[in-house]
Amino acid sequence: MTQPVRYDRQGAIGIVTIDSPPVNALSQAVRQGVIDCVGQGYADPAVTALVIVGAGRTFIAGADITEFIKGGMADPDLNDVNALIENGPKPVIAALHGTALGGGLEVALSCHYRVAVPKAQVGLPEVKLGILPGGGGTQRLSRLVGAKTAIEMITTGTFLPAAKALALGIIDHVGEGADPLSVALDFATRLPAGPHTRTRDREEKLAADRGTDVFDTARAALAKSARGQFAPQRCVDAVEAAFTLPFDEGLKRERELFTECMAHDQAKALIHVFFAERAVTKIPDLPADVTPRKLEQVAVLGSGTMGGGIAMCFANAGIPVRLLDLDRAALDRGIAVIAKNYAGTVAKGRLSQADMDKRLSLIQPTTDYADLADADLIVEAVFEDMDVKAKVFRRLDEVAKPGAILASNTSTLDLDAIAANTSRPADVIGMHFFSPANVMKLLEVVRGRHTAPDVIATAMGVGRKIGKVSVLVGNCDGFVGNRMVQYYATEAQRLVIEGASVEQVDKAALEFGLAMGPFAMGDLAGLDVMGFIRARRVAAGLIYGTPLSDRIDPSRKGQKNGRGWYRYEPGSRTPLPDPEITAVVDAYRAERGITPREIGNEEIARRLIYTLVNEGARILDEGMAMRSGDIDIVYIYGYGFPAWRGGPMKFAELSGLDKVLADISRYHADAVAAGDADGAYWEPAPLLKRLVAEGRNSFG
Ligand code: 3H9
Repeated sequence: MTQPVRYDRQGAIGIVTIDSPPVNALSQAVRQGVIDCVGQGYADPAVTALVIVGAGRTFIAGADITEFIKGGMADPDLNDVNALIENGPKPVIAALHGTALGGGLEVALSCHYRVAVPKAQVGLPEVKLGILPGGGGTQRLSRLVGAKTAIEMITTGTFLPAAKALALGIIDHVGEGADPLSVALDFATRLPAGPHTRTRDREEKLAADRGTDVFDTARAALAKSARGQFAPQRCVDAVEAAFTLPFDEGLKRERELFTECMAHDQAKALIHVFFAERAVTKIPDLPADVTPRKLEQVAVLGSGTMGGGIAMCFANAGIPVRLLDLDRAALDRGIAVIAKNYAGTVAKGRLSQADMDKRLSLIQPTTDYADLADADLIVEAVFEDMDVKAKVFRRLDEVAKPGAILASNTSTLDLDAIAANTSRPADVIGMHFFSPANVMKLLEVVRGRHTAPDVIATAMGVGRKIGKVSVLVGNCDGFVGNRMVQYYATEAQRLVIEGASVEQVDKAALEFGLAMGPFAMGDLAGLDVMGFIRARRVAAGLIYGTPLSDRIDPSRKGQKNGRGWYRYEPGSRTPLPDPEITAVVDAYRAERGITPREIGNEEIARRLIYTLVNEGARILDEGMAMRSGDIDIVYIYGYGFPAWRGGPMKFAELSGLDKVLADISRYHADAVAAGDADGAYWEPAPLLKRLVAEGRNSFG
């Protein structure tokens, strides 16, 4: 086996190369290898300076995250690696390319100099894993950039391009080209005469921020922007330690805080999300040699909110897209909305006018099906009605070229039934975007019974190309996300009937960390659209009941007409309590003889989330999702579920599957005892029962 770290020499420069694909993470073997090779360089009398460089696509991308889940890091400790570098007898230069992240940047900060190629990026993204830099990053970065920038970088985990890092003083030199070793070797010829300053000894930035309110200000801001999250506040504590404690004490404090974060459920949740997000790309039953189809021209059918947003996704990725609507006026309106959306982004300074023009020019409006004949992929985004979709797919079958992929953006309907309207069901797939399609990161890719492997591979690849997180799901009513959400929405109503208010339910969901409560979400999605879907499901015997939705005035469409579960002032999106809704609730309670009771926010959140867990377990059992982590990713990227809770399935594991099952069983018994058929979905999922019976606490 080749060594993950090797030492060699060019002239008087010793070169320590980390070669541990894919990202040179600091595994135990790499840490030991760096110690050994740096030691070799120090001992080599012909060497005057050392360079540490990464082989392959990147410098070190951080600690080896797989070690965190295997139960901790064996010796040597990263702080020992860093101390050896920083306190050694010869100057050490970090040669950066790719991404120098987390522990990787911490190694670089311990070097006496940092040089980079222009495309390199640096960052301390530990907070995204629910932890903080534990290899001296909070102490050394603070000494280079001061408190404000250190806090900003460490609490957001943002990656900085080399030029910005140079301007901030994190790196010392940006060379030309793509080869970090050449940049470092050239820099080494111009090394100033020693002594070479150790980062730990840099005091100037510390003095400026000592005794200021920068830390309290940051804590107050994070209490809002990172509400409920554990690590960001600890990051501030660790940075503050750099200003209040001597270096070695600061390191110790940082490690204590790191250990506290590591033991927290939020770290377990976020580390799960890191791997789950990468696992969704892996489809075990696809042949390894499957070649995706060519994709140069796309078409989107339907120029409403969804179709327009989808067209923008392709244009944003530089892919030409024809936007078809048979109704000229609707098409013009759709294009105007797209232009308005882009103009808004330009106004916010996030897009240049030239880029806006370029993107708009990539969207070619048409009212003629014949114009779709050259499309490699056609995404249908018409009204969520089987008859309408059937008609569209029959027409697409006539005009699409052989080999074109026919995708439906259906959010609930049977994909096989849609495909049956064509002579080429192998080319039909679901591509379910989430609204607003140009913003939400999730793409549910739905495989039908006949969908060809290369069509699946192409759809998953397209998702990546347009910046989505694509999750492959099976064909069932509502697929993964919307199948689960229907019970969540019903439970929200049952909670209101029992005694909570609409506002309280939404508040409890927000407190849990969801981006939006269930009622506000309904108003955003459109109660009319949801009512249409519900009617079909009720007719098909697919859902249990939606006690309040069936009683509120059907003219209430949600935000779009200012009347939904809330009322909205004209032009405002602020939800206001609506007495009409309260009256509907009161009438329902009176009719059923229900005396409202106080319900705590914690119970509300638990019941909402456990509906997701129970249905998620059924979905997993049926094979409609490949992994429980896939369900978590659907909820995090499609439904605003807080990543730091890990997604609904991970949340259940962290809560203890036995406890979750006990609660679900109790809710079920309560519903049965009350004769409340609407709560029939509380029947515990067989998978959950099996796992608990086997004493297991994991879906995976
Ligand atoms: C830390 O450093 C703590 C220290 O402060 C303190 C210690 C005491 N470890 O994302 P990709 C794998 S915490 C292990 O698809 P990209 C990844 O799972 C760490 N594995 O590629 C995937 O495997 P597979 C702080 C890792 O080009 C493969 O590499 N650092 C690690 O889109 C390719 O990854 C971070 O948080 C790792 N550190 O993006 C950085 N990183 O092929 C985390 C990646 O089997 N990493 N893998 O699915 C990233 O942000 C991105 O992976 C990176 C590349 C930008 C590097």
